[in-house]
Amino acid sequence: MLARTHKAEAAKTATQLFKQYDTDNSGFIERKEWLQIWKALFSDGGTLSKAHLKLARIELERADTDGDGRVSFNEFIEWMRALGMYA
Ligand SMILES: [Ca+2]
Repeated sequence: MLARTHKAEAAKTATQLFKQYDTDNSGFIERKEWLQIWKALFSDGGTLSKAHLKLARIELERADTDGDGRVSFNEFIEWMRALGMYA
């Protein structure tokens, strides 16, 4: 039961995160929005370092499994799962 609750909570968090980052509500996290995530995580509101920019690009490629250049909700979930952030 506990595990199930935890999973539901994780799904809720992932949904909230996705909505938060999909700022234009397109249902996809576009490259521009994706970079905003990395800025929020690593730059303290400024610009990203080259290393973090590279990391953001690598992770986008990893998350974007169908290669259309943007991250769908399912791709986002799979990406979080691969990182161990989503059970
Ligand atoms: Ca995609």
